[in-house]
Amino acid sequence: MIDQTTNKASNFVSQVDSAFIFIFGISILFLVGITAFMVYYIIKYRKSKNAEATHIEGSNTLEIIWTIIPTILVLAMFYYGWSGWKLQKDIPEDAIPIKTIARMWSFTFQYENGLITDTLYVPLNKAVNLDLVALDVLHSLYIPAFRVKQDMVPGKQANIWFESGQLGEYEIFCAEYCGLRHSFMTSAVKVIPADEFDELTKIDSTALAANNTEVDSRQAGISVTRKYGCNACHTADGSKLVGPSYKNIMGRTRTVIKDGEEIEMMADEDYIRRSIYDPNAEVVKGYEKGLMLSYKDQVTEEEFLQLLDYFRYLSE
Ligand code: HEC
Ligand SMILES: [Cu+2]
Repeated sequence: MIDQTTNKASNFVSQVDSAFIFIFGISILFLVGITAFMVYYIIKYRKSKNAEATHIEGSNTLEIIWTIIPTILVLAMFYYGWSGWKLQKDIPEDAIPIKTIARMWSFTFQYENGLITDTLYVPLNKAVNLDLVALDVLHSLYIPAFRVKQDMVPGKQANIWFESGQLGEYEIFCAEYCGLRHSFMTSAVKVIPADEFDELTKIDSTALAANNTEVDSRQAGISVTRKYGCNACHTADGSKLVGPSYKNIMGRTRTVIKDGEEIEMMADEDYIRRSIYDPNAEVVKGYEKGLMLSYKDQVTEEEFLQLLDYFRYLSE
């Protein structure tokens, strides 16, 4: 369920919208006004009424009027735009930091307690500060309902902040063409009550991990693939996407390209480990090198084992 934007969806909505309506209104006014004058003079000075061209002298008064009025209007547009921009750039000191990671082709969000999710959770009526990191190519985080958008450039620090005043779920898009599956690079932001958010971001990661081992290991593996956005490139049903499917790889012979040579390899635990932590050491034949980036320092040992269980299940 995606909620509609209202003025309360974020603290920027009314300002951005009024700047937009102001500029749009002035543009409409000029379009209609200039067109009306044009039509009027086309008729007034048509050939049958005015066979010989009328010579009209300039007018200082008119020149001054149509210099001063547009100058004031343009300055007003600038002021509106600038004050809204400045508000977006002034990040409140107490804003809750959330690390936002973009890679081809998914977003993940990491909270102060280490929890990682593929949906952005934010508390109601509290400022959050998204710390934006692009791992591979240009991306852009865009939340239309909140009127925020920020390019994400690898190696360059960028932030956006906002405060939402309305519970609900809103769309997130990547707004910078980033390759094959760019149009699938979507997510959602869920605005939840502040106490629920505190609860979510309070749990320490050991408790989370314990939680995960309770559920069946297959489910845990699925959660890991969701958490890190692996499914932007892989499927579990045998169909090929950007990378090979997870189905039927464990224990099978894989044809891979290693150091420019085609060799056969058995997909065992070590093979899967390299596939995740050093994916370009050997590349499955028929797929492109360099697309899958290493998950070193991201996927933990525990999560790796969960993935392994999941892949084993898919290869039974
Ligand atoms: C940007 C796309 C992309 C993402 C995201 C991605 N992969 Fe891959 N993956 C690939 C491609 C392409 C290959 C094949 C080339 C290679 O071996 O490096 C591959 C290969 C693999 C292989 C070896 C498969 C085989 O058939 O032998 C495994 C296992 C794997 N990925 C697991 C993962 C896991 C787990 C994640 C998430 C933590 C992930 N991948 C995220 C693109 C991706
Ligand atoms: Cu993108």
